[in-house]
Amino acid sequence: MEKNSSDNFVSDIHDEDYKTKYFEPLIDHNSLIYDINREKESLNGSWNFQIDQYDTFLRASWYKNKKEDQGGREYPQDHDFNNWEEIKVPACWNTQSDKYLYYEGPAVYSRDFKYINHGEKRVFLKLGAANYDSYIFLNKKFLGHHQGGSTPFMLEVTEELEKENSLQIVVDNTRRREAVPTTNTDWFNYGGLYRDVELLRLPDSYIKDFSLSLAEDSLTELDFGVEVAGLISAGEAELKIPELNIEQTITVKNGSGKIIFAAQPELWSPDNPKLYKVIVSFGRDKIEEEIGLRQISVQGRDIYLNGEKIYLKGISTHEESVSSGKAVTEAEIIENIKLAKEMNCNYIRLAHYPHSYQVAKIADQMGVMLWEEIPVYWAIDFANPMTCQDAENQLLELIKRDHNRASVIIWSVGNENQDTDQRLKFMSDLVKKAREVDPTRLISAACLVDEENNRIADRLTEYLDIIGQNEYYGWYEPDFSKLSDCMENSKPDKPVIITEFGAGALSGERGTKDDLFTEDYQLQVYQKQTEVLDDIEYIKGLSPWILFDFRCPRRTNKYQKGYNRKGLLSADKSHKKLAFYEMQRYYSKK
Ligand code: GCB
Repeated sequence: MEKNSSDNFVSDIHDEDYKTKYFEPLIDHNSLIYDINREKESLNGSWNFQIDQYDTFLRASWYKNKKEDQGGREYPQDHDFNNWEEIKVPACWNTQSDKYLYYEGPAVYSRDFKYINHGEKRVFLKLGAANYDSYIFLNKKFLGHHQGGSTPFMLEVTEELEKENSLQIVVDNTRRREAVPTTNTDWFNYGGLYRDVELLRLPDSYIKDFSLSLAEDSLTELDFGVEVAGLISAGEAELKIPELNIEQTITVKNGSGKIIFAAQPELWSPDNPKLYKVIVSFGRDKIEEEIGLRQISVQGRDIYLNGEKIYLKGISTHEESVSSGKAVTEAEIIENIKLAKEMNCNYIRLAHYPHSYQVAKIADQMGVMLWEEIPVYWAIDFANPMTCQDAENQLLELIKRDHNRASVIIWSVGNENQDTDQRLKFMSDLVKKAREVDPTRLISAACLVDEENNRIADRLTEYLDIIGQNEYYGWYEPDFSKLSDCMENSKPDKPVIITEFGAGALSGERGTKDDLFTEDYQLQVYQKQTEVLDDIEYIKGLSPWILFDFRCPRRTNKYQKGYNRKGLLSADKSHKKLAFYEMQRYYSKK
């Protein structure tokens, strides 16, 4: 018989399949409980931290923290959670110390916390996001694994909690071919617990989810749905919207209830970001939220907001700041939206993965429409069913998180993927899924130009409500005259938004209009682009690439130095490039 006893202290060195035991339970979108605006306890702050290049925590089951063998003899320990260096949560480890800037791989976070029951019956641990794989261990027990670097997840810890608790989370940002995104992207691969870690205490029956929106095809009816979980799955839920004098009782059976009723709400729009206080209760559980009501639709080649034609005056952004990496602060989110508004935008494309839930929350309040996207980016492993499952799960986690945000008008299922049969199946399935779970929004994706015929012709466009079209005439395609040809060669039967165009420019770099990487060259590209696109009847919006410069390891020339310089502002946002003012002018007259 092969000897591989787990009691043998060194057996792990022979086990190269050590990871399989951590694959399940896989935490997915089903774990999410509606938590926005709920009272939670923060486990943010100072955690002990250790990069773990050889993955020894998982290999050697460090979480068991075995101190003695059966005979009471002391084992030598290769770790010491409480004496590891301290690091901030939430944060990307890359920004915490120079020595972690380029680290990719597993790292272990550890902290202790006290727990005393205050009458709650269920307790859940929530992670706002951790890039990319996370493995959760509480009090020497493995609780689950989550994959996907930008969406929230939760797990129940009711049974595992003790008075004194020891929590370890392994976060691994190793780029993987089969992951979503895959190994190659045009942005920086930050790592860590970079959004809030929290505890949620709930009664034995609780509101798992609820949605409130205008009913389909109506501006004078509301559609409310509620899902409950726990001990009791039937009864009555209540919905109150005091300002509208609405008090509805909803019958809940088998965990869910739904009602459509007449109402005359003031509608949400960027010009009038009206939010209503909404109170949902079931048994002893209650959630108070601020929700906007609006309708977004497409007819022919037009986009309508609340029944009126709109043009999406937008800009793309990454989730990044020089000091915080992906762990952007509330102040930075507000700053970005203010900058977009200063440019006269009514719309922002959040590329290329789910940004913090706070962006949509703040956009609801400040009045700006949003495109939200999952990182089905470039050469995804489209043939792999596990990859497909991962992408679908990220989509569902995003939709569950933000489905009550009026600002979010578009779900994007990806960006610049080659038009192959496998990709068409993969992404059209995502489109169908998004539409099935959320009929109140438009579905899109940012597509590539059919270069051979110089036209908009991606087969995925057939499935979309709005065609997102990236094009780089004047940059990757230096022959600018091809832009109008492309527009003429295309006969889309639905609205098109130019999801990207742009050109690189180092802040302050000046030159002739032929000098690449100068602000002057970039300005010229913006002038020519807007001039041509202005005349195209089916173009119903723009989100040029991109609000500010961002870190990108693929960009190494003397202007770039590790940054993509297509921003309209410098990475630290202290300098507005000439093209910023060009877009500001263009949008003000549009
Ligand atoms: C694109 C990608 C975006 C890149 C950009 C660029 O088409 O969608 O992620 O950063 O081009 O700068 O090349």
